[in-house]
Amino acid sequence: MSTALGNHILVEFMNCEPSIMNDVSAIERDMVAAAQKAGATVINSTFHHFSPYGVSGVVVIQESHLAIHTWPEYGYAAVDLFTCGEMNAWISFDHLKECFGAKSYSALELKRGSVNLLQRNDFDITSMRQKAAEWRNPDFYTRNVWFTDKDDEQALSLRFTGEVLFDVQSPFQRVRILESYKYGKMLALDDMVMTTEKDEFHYHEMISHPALFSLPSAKNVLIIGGGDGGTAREVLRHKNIEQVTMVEIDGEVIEACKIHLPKIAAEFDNPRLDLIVGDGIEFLKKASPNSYDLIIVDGSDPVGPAEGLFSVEFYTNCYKALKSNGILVAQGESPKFNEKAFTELNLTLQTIFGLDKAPISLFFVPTYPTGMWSFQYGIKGNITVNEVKNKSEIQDFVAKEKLRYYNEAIHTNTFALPNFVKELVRKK
Ligand code: SPD
Repeated sequence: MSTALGNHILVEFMNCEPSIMNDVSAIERDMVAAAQKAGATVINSTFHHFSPYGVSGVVVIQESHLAIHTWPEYGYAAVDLFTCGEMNAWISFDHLKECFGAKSYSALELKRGSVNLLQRNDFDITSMRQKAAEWRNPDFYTRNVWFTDKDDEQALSLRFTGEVLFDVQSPFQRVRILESYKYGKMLALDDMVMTTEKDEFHYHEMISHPALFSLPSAKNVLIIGGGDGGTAREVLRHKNIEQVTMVEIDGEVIEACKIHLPKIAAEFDNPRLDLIVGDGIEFLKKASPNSYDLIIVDGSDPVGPAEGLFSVEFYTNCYKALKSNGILVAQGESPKFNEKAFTELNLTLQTIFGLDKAPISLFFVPTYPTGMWSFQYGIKGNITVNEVKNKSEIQDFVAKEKLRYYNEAIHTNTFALPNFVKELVRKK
């Protein structure tokens, strides 16, 4: 008979791969596999990622638990392997050592609950047995894994299944397709949510239709970025558009979305679309003047490859490439999440296009931090965007195309700004 109720191995994994130590989905997968490899029955796992670094999580097993806390900046993981019964937790140890790439480690094994020191008290558990028999085991373990899009002060978290459907480190960024419970499959670039199956229409309808209904005879559209394909899909709904040129820097984003988000990446084979995998910033440096009715900048946030999409030089080149009556629409960040980028972009557009030629459209995206997001406009020539001139045409289009966000009332109201936003972008 064993002399202890449990066995506890306290592990220090050191000099681990820092990126793995910060990857909540990989750690959850590895911890669950470590338990299963050692023959444990997994009941539940709950894992969280912390800002800016670190993962904590527990795998509850019928034989006790496996727990972890990581410090990616030190390449360090503190792991507890607590087991009872015949399970050999050293198998879990070996698995995790390999998965984490730990170059050094130490482990201390303790016996827990020494039976010599404990007194056994048997009690009647008949009623508990009845209750247990009534409870139906769903026969699967639950997972509690969260993806967090954040800065140092705010975050938006989505619970996802833990399944990683696509995970490629491209030359520009980490491209992932994950599956969230509430919003379906989701494209994440580095640690930022780009789009999800269930709310992508908010963004893609609003980046396209207010501008296109303000330019009824537009023919040529340039999209910079937009690798998921949602913006191109919306633009191509307009039959007056003869040619859409789309320049996306990262071919992996296109591939990931073609495979996993086909309803968003729906129009890549449209003959009116010229899809170029290349650098949009360089493309615009060489673009012929007066070429496009509409330029849409569907980029990600101003870190990594999209940083240049927030520069004065880039928007000066956009201005030149627009026709004399043309519109620029740019992903404009959030006045609540990225106030600095939001304000600076508007100042840039006011400087290049003119003080009264840089309207802002606000709209709602539940999966972006704070939910409040913007598109920022640059108007070249005499075009008004915040008025509806063709109400019945819009109504027919919305009905025919089954749009779910944009309508003629939203068209006007999206340009109405709360006072605090007006104050942020007050003309100097
Ligand atoms: N923080 C998200 C900023 C929006 C980035 N673009 C989304 C791409 C959708 N086509």
